[in-house]
Amino acid sequence: MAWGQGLRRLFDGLKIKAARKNCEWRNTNVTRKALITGITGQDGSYLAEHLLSLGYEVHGLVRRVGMEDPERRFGRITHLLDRVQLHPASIESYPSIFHILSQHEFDECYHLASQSFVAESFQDGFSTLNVNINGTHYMLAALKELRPQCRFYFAGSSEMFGRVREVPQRETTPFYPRSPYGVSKVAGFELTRNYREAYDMFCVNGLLFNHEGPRRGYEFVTRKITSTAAQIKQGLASELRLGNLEARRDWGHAADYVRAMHLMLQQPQPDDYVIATGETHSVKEFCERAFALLDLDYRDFVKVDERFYRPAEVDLLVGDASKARRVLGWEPKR
Ligand code: NDP
Ligand code: GDR
Repeated sequence: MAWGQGLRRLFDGLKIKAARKNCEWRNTNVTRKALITGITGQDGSYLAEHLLSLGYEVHGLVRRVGMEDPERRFGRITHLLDRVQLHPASIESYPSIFHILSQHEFDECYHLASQSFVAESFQDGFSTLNVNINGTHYMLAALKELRPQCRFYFAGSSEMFGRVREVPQRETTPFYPRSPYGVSKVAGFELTRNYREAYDMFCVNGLLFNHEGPRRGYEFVTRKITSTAAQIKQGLASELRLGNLEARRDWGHAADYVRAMHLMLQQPQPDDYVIATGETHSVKEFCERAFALLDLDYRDFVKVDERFYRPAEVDLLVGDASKARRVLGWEPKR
């Protein structure tokens, strides 16, 4: 995203052989059915909007607990509730996934659900590995049994590059994850590739770099900075406590990145793609710009707090999305 413009938007926010055999429908007017796991998350909500705008019948896998408290737990998709079909399940339960997939003939499946907070994965690595690895394996195994022609997208991450082996990072860059989260995503990536190769299913990995927006969770650094800076401006907070200010990230906008997910599933062959802007900035620079937009100096408010440092950090991420630009015709617009 254009740097200043993207920040402004964040502030605004305050207020598969079988699949290849089965691709004739792509040229027809048949309504396509998509299943999104993680539809209540940042990306799931933007992806649902995008697929609806393309005429898809959109289904979402949601946790049963969310059905009991939709106002709070479905906050990002409240405006879509009358246009999507939600199915209670957990990606931790193979039978619940199997049940949903046995009831509907999905053409595309976007597997976004995961424990996505890197810092939390250091607190409870067991749970992160369990949800993220088994959840992905359950989805793939159930699709293989019930609907092997369904096209499958796996939400891979730049965190897989971790202690980066080359700059910028591209599809061929070796992985060196630095957190249980990163390890879980490498496992998910390899499972997805293995199902593609072993069973000839249309399975793709998106290697997405950080993407943000007004629907970002408050614990992630961009939203933490923008929301606290706004509170400071309004006199509702007096300081912002952060960890490593030197870490550098390649930040894009989530709405742009979900378009890439869809494009990956429309290709004649399944493949893996890096999605990134190619620009990198430090957390410190992000603070500078965010506070400056509010006519504030971040140095007056930001306090470095050891509690927010990670046991192992990913220091520098910057992606090379030239393959996605060339093959998918994708580029960031915001
Ligand atoms: P969010 O954290 O916003 O959303 C995570 C989603 O996963 C939520 O819908 C959550 O449901 C769901 N979920 C978590 N655990 C379970 C479970 N046990 N059963 C069912 N659903 C579950 O993540 P994002 O939207 O930002 O990211 C989407 C995916 O992309 C994630 O896999 C993430 O790791 C990956 N990714 C994200 C990037 C980013 O910069 N945003 C970059 C690269 C990869 P609930 O609402 O009930 O908690
Ligand atoms: P990240 O995002 O770990 O890159 O994972 P996050 O916003 O949490 O951290 C980015 C960088 O900021 C540093 N940082 C802090 N981070 C948080 N959350 N809180 C702080 O107080 C703080 N201070 C400094 C971090 O150390 C880090 O270097 C996100 C998630 O969406 C993943 O699911 C996704 O796979 C990757 O992006 C690509």
